[in-house]
Amino acid sequence: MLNTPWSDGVPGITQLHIEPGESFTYKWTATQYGSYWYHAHEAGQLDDGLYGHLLIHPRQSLETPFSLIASDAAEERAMAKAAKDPIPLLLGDWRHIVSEEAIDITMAANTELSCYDSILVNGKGKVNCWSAEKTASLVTPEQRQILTQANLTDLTGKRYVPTAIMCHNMTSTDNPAAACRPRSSLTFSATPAR
Ligand SMILES: [Cu+2]
Repeated sequence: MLNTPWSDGVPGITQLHIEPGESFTYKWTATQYGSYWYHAHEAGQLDDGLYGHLLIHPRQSLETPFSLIASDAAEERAMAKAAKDPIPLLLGDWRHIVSEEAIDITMAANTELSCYDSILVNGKGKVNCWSAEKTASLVTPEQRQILTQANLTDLTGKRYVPTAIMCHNMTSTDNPAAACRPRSSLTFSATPAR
C-alpha cells in the first residue's frame, strides 16, 4: 500500500466507514504481485464472510524462472499457465450464527466463544451436526470420570468440557463458585489477519 495508506481499509483510521448502500473503489499501486486476500476490518464482518481472494498478476514483460526448474518445454508451459491462471484455495471457518450473536454469547459467558460449525473451502462447506446421543456415546472413560467428579453426565453439545468443570479445575481453593464469579473485564473483538 505504498503511498496509498487510505486504501488500506481500516474504518475510522485510514478511511471513513462504507455505509450500507454506499460503495468505495480501492485504488492503489501494486508493488508486489501474487496471491492475496481482502477482508473487512470492521467489527465481526470478517467472521460474517466478508473476505475473498485477490490476485495480482505480474507484468507481462517479467521474466519467469520456470526454465531453470522445468525439465522440458511442456512442463515450462504448464508452470507458466499455473502462474497465470491459478486456482485459488481459500480456507475459512464459519459459525452458523452472525457475529453479533457470537459477541453476545462471549459477553454473557465471560469467555471467548471459540466454537465454529463448519470449515469452508472457497466459500463452500458441509454441515455435520451430531445428535446429543452420538456425542454422549463418544465420551471416553477418562472424560466420564472427570464429568462424574463434577456431578455431570455429558460433554456439551459441541464436545466441550462444561464450563463448571473448567472453573472447578482452575481453582486451588476447591471452590468453583469463587473461581467462576464474574470479573469485570474489558471486552473487545480482534480479528486475526495475514
Ligand atoms: Cu487486515
